[in-house]
Amino acid sequence: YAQLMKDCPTWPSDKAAEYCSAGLWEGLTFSDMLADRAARYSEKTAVISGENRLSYAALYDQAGRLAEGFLQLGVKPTDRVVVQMTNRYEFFTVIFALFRIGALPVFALPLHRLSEIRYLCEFSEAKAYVIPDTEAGFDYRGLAAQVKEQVPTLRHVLVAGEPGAFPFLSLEKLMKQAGKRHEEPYWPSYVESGHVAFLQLSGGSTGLPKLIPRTHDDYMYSLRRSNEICGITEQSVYMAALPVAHNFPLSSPGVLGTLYAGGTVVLAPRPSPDDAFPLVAKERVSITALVPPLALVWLEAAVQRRPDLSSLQVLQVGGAKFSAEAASRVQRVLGCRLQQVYGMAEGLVNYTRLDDANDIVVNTQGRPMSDWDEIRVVDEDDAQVAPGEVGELLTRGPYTIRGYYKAEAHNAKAFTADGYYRTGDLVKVSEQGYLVVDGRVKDQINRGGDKIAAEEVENHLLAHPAVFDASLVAMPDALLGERACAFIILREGLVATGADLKAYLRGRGLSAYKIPDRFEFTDAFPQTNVGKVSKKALRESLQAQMSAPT
Ligand code: J2J
Repeated sequence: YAQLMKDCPTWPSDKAAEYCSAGLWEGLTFSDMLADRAARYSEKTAVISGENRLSYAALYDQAGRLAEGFLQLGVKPTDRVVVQMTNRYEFFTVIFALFRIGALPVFALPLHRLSEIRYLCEFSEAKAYVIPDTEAGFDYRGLAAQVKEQVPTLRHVLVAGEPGAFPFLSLEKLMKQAGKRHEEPYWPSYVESGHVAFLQLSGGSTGLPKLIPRTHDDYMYSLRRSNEICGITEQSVYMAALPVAHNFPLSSPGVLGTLYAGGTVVLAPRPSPDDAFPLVAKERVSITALVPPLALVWLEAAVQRRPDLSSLQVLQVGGAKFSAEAASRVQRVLGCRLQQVYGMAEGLVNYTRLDDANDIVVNTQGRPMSDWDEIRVVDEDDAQVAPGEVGELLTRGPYTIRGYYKAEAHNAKAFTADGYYRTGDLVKVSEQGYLVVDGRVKDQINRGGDKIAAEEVENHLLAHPAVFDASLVAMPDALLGERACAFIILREGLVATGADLKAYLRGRGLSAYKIPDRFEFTDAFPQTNVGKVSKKALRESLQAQMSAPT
């Protein structure tokens, strides 16, 4: 663990002591938490996923067996395991198994492809990679075969469902083979609550994705506090419509908050009204979370179909800015309370409160969940702006990281000397302390909640022989809020079309949401007065072009 600690900056000891003595960090690991809930709730349903209904006792038992299976495979405490799971119950048996032995899940998203997964496996030096067999017509085993071939440190690929022909292991088989050791009263206690529990993926704004080390203590506190604010109890039925591994449905309060409270988690295979509405009615879902484009789709569909959403008490919307216009329709159309959520995998989460006045719920992105969250809003020189003015949000607190995994140089820029995380978001704070998100300074595109680091895509484009220079910017979009447009300067005498470049990026294994929606070819990029590419001018030229009569 000492080596891992070196790679993961954590809180200074005086702060850690303060958070402990104030009872924020309660000294509970995820494994302890599940053991306790299994004892308390035993036969109560913890997770519903398709035909599978897993009780707390069954979840605990399966996670224990799988933990033993992982140990037998040679997965040890602090080893990293990339977990790319769609919304199926194995997500939980796998992560709680890893928590139990102190191995670290590295969360990937279902849409990630070779480029992202290979990087995650390499950078985290993952010993194993966990996948579903197929989902939505995509065979993850084919992807895993490529990853396995290209990443020599990767020893095992474990599959939920059919392991297929390649020598991959079946999770189910691994679990069934496990002996009785996990039932013994003595189980080596590898894990402490102050340890890093997993590595979460950052939205990113640099060339290579960053990994976020979250501890049992800090994450558990964010779950507990989120539960209080969102009214999650053992009666709650939370439906994960978004991919469970994303920080929002995972923790705000999400599936883990719900298990913490002894409630029931329902996993929707897809978030579309076709899949989700019947599930809400059937399982009497009380709360769920969406990104803004999906909320728009739900609002449309609900007007037309009048589904039974009578059990739904709260709809959370976050991940990208939700328009006030759409926000004002939620209560009337869906018959439930809206909660805006402005959060980040690095930590800080803001919520509108369930008893807030309508004006606040519609027009703000909430306020920090904890009195212990410290926030500052600053100008380009890190000087605090006047109250109510727009500036960059900086934050630190009991569940906001102090640095990324193995990223010393980047950490020096992404955090202030006194430990504040630079969110890259432009906000203003109202008199009552509510935040309104007003843009960003980080070089990122927020495509309906899916984050794209411009530099990452630019680097892929620059690898193309015909591309001399590339610059990726956001363009406004009615449904997604933003889409990505790539400005390209071609090398003299060489040609490539937008379609060529799209195919090229796909060929490099970049996930679909990162592939630019539009390409613009030009001879030169506008520059700022310090000689950098002016993305602002590029965005403006795009706007002028889009609004020009054709
Ligand atoms: C505007 N921008 C928002 C919002 C996030 C809960 C909810 C969301 C995330 C998340 C999360 C926004 N309005 N309501 O982790 O626990 C943009 C900001 C922010 C970035 C973080 C959670 N909610 N954003 O979206 O790590 O730019 O986390 O800094 O994916 O999303 O992205 P991510």
